[in-house]
Amino acid sequence: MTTSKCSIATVTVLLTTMIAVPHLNAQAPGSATKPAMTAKLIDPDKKAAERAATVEVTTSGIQLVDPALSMEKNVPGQGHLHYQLDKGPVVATPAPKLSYHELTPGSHTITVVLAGNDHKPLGPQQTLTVTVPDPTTAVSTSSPAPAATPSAAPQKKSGY
Ligand SMILES: [Cu+2]
Repeated sequence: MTTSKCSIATVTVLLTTMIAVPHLNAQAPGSATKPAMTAKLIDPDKKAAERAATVEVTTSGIQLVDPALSMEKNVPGQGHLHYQLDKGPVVATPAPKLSYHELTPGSHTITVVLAGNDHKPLGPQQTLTVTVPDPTTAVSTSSPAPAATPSAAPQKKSGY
């Protein structure tokens, strides 16, 4: 998976234009703990009915930090998360919980990738599936209201 570059630029476009990203990534010799990550959906059925999805991520062996703190330079033991809904832009954040709203009816995938400060994947990643029910098929039992009776034309009094 080398094709997905972090599109943090959409979030911090003003910052990144001013900060040159250093390309001196000193690869650290094997760190003791391997980072691990688990992503899950909170209340998936209830949220899907509200056209929403909430992802909660738990990690171990990694400290979730803002990559800007290290000038986006890789630091062993530090990382953040990349969230992607379907083929949309990647959201890069240290936040371990993220919600999506106003999902369209149908099936969606949410991919969560653990990334280093340099936005390169650290290995752990997970894809979750959300299916939002179609409201047009859910509500179909209401009986049509009876046609309104046309109101009688007001009688014109012709006499004085
Ligand atoms: Cu990133």
